Amino acid sequence: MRYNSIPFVCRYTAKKTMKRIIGSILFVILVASLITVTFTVNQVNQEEKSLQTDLQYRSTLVADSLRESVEPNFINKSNTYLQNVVERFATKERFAGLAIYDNKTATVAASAAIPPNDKQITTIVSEVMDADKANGDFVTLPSGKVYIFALPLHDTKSVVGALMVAQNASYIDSRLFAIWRNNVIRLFTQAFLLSLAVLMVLQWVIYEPVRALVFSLKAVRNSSSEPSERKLPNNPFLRPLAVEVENVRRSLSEANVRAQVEARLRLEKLDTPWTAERLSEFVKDIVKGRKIYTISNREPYIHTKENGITQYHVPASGLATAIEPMMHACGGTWIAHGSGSGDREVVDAHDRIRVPPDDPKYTLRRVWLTEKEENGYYYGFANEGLWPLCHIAHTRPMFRKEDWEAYKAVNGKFAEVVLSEIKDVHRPILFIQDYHFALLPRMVKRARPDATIGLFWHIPWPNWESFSVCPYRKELLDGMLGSDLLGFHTQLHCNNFVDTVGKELESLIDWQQFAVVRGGHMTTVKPFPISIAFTDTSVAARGEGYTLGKEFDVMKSMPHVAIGVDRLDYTKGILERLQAIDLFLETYPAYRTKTLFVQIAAPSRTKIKQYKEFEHEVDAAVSRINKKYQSGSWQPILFSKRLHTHEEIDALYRESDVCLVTSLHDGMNLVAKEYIASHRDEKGVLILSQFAGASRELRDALIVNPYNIAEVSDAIREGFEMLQSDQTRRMRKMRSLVKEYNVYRWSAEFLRSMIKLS
Ligand code: ADQ
Repeated sequence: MRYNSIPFVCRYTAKKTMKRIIGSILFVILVASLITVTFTVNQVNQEEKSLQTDLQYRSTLVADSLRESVEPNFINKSNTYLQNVVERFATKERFAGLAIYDNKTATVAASAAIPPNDKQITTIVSEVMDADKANGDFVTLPSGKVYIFALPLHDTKSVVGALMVAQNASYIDSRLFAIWRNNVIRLFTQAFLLSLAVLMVLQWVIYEPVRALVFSLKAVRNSSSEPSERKLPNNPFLRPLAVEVENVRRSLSEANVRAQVEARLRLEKLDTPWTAERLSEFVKDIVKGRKIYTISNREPYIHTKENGITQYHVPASGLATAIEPMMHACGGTWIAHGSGSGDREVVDAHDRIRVPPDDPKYTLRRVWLTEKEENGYYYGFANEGLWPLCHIAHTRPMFRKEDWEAYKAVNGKFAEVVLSEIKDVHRPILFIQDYHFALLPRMVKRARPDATIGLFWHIPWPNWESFSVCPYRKELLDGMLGSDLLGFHTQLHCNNFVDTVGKELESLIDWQQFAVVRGGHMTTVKPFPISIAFTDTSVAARGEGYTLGKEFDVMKSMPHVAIGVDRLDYTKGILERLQAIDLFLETYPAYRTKTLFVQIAAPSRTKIKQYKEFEHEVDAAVSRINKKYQSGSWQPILFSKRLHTHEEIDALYRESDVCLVTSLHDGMNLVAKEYIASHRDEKGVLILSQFAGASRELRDALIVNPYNIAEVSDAIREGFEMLQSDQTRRMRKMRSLVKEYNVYRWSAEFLRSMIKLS
């Protein structure tokens, strides 16, 4: 019933609107008519007055000049002469006639056009003679309207007759009529043009733009996949409305996409669990013999040479943590910067090595960079420019020209290596990682359009205003749009990216598909929340039975243990966390001597000044707090600043009641997921920053604003005091979520999306 009434309501509203428009136009015309009539009346009156005055003046002149010749002949009774004068003048222009009367208003001489004994004329003549004063008036004769002017004739003593001049006055009416006619024609023309103008303005300024807005909303509502051809209004009058509708439209689009993703996830839920074996099978099945290449800056295994001994280690990197399982599952080649001091020694003639070194599963192809290249491209442009630019964590991004040149050159160098690796490979699949290679997709795509290219951006994408400070933004965006699939952790990052492209580059944006078309090439933008290698057996197999070193013995004797695991990076909110710990111990003194905060921190990007300073600040804060609360042999913070193995970290997670993730901004944050995965006992509490991508999924964590020190401090207490049952309820939910959407599934989804597009 409600549905059926909608078209009626629309028609009714349209009818009503049309009536209002017509009413408005009529009102405008009415006002214009009133103005025109008032002006015309005024003009006609003035013109009439002026024409009459002119006629009266001319009549007086003629009568006065005639009197001089008529008066003597009138007294001498020279009637024939008078008749001649009358007839001669009567033929002149505009003269309707002349007549001379005696003092009894009897005609002495008259031109032919003057009707004899006309009452109107004789009345005027007689009044003139009685008053002995010239006068005139308008009368209507059978020949038309005339002006009668009479003046008295005298002998030496008195009035003896009168001279009458009749002038044609019908031209005055014609002139006045012409004024009226012209003004009425002007009025109608104006009214017509005005109505036309109003209709055109309504059409162009209101109707068409509003139709475009309605159309765009309708397209989203109907889930149309076609990009809107209609341009949204740009006129200042409708701009605020257009912006608002655009926002609504985008929200609807996003909601649609989210709904589709959720529906897909619901359907695929049956498909879980994903494991390395399953991913391997899936890859073989879906890839159908095509070769897969991963490209990243950080290599998964770093060989170092110390005291003549070459060893390798796994770097502390979220990216390596996530991609490694996929490479294990699908084989292929991983191309990365060979940064270790022992890297060159272990590669073959083609700079390749099979890894993991103990149980080879795939090929690692190392790319060599000079120190200058590494300084400019990695430390300079990527980590002093793009990293703070995308994280918005109050560290100013630095964009140096020479860093940018190095960034371009290194992207070019990687492009050469990639192209040489895929030289004889048909339709290769390239999975490029992160913000170090924004230019690489375009470089490779240009040379090898048959390659399917996916780029995953592991860090956040800021809003357009923040990103727009980058002087090389257009080149970066264009480079990224060389990929077929572009992945971010969250929908918000996708939205920010597409919005940025819309404002920076000539391109067509398909909000429905979340894709950007530029130069005929389409890049699909999608969220792929990254995860960890969590399966029923994986974590157990890794960390179970691992014995922690002496360094951590103290953990066992503490009733309350909280842990933080981070690269030493200013975006991770470590200083804010330390402030919260300080406040916690201050506010809740009962916890002193019974609580231990373990902070695991891998030194990172130590060549960069901000990172060095940050490390010193963290050192200083830890010392200060430890000193402030030290009691006997007890210190509240155990700070372990070095690289740890995954097994060691897993064991540390398990020993901790609370895990603190207080990033100021983070793409995802794998530590949060690792902590959950390690707690097979379903105990433990995760305190998670609302600014980490993980907070979108892990709703059962204690979500905090890391800038709100008091809130974090209270969350620590809440974590320590949380009932076991509550911990289990939350942990169970989060564990099943992370297990369900683990990194195998993440890889599978990304690969599947890439292959669908190729
Ligand atoms: P990262 O900023 O490196 O990753 P994160 O996701 O927290 O951040 O991963 C860090 C990894 O390093 C974890 O696996 C952790 O266990 C490990 N790690 C931390 N400290 C360590 C130490 N001392 N020794 C050894 N290992 C240590 C970027 C983005 C993230 C995103 C990932 C993956 O910044 O937001 O989650 O990529 O996309």
